[in-house]
Amino acid sequence: MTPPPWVFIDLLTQYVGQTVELRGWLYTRRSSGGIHFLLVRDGTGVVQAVINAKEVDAATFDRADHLPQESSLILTGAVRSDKRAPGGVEVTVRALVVLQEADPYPITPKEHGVEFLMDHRHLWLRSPRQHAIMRVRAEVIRAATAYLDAQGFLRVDAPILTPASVEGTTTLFETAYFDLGTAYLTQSGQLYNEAAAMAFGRVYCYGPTFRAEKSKTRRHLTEFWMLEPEVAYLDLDGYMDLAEGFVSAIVQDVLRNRERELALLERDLAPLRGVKPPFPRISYDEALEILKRAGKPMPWGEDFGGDEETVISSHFDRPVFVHHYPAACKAFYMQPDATRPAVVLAADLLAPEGYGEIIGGGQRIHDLALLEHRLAEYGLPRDIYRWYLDLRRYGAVPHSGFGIGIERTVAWICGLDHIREAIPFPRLINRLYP
Ligand code: NSS
Repeated sequence: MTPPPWVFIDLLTQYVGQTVELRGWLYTRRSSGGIHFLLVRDGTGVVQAVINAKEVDAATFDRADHLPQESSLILTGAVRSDKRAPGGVEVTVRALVVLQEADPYPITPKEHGVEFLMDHRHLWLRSPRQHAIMRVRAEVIRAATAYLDAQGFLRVDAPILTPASVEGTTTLFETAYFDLGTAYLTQSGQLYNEAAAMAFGRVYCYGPTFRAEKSKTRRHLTEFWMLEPEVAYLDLDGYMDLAEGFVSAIVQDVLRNRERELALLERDLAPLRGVKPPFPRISYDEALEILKRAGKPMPWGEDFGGDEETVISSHFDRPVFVHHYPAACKAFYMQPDATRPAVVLAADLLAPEGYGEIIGGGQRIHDLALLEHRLAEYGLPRDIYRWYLDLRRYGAVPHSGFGIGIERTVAWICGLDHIREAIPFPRLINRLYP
């Protein structure tokens, strides 16, 4: 087998006693008694590279003494095992090539304000805390799709440019679309997911979704990623069964596979360990009772805000479903309850520890006349939903689905104060750069 041209730091322990090439960036540097210690990172980890005046030529030794943080470099050296070193190994440098000597790096160990860091998000992503969050994010997505794939779901992605709204017309981003008028950036893949579910039974889509939310909160992005399963012949209870198994699997996978990252983030693991089925299920009416008892009464018919969600979820030690919402606080497609049409078969999942709603979903209307009626009631143009109505014409069946917001889930699992750190490049009402 030909040896790899260079070795990644997280695999260095396999190369103890050998001379390898590393390619990365300078993280920090210090010198003491004729030796330079460079902490080098390559995206997989950090390793200490030791440069001894006696073992390299004078020019290399001198260069290493002046290297700014984040300079890109290729170094060759011998891997030694060292119990005190972070990854259990150290590298004794024999040769050093500097690809680019970096300008003075703007992100220093001193405290920076969050706006400064957000303006430098393209560089901030190189820091250990951001690494940990991005690795948890990737694991959340991997675990989520793996869970559904293993259950026989088919991934069928939905378009992003669409002619119609899904979740209300007030948060649509518009764009001119050739001779066809206005296109909207999708708020949710759900409607197309329903078509896919009628084609394949159990499907999910995953992609970016957009909401021109005027909200400036810790939980709102204007662009966020949503994973949406949709299942034919599934009712409200079936959806909650599916979602609780799904969320538990994601949390347990992150605990298993991202232990180091959660430790770096100083996340309290005890509440996450308890995230296992069954999740408590309460009705909207019961949630109102909880609010009343907590001294935060709310009139029937209104949707919860972040504060109400925090009060409700604080009564439970794991995520809680709130179901049977008033029809007026939900979208046009929600199936009404047969015995009480003022409420719909919708359920949201509220995360514990004040993280609020991470999942929204429910059972969809499958009756053609009722759906036509609802479109009219919500003032939506029937013509653009022709294809969606067709699904109620050709083999309509009860069906349900949900959408999980990836960033809110990551913020919860990582214990972040704000959703903006849960996505590589956040889009907020007041931020489009970088
Ligand atoms: O509006 S949702 O509650 N539901 C839907 O979009 C359904 N059409 C999904 C479906 O049934 N297929 O949004 C779902 C989730 C919600 O629980 C949040 O976790 C997330 O999407 N979400 C957001 N995350 C970040 N920022 C914003 N603005 C946001 N809006 C929703």
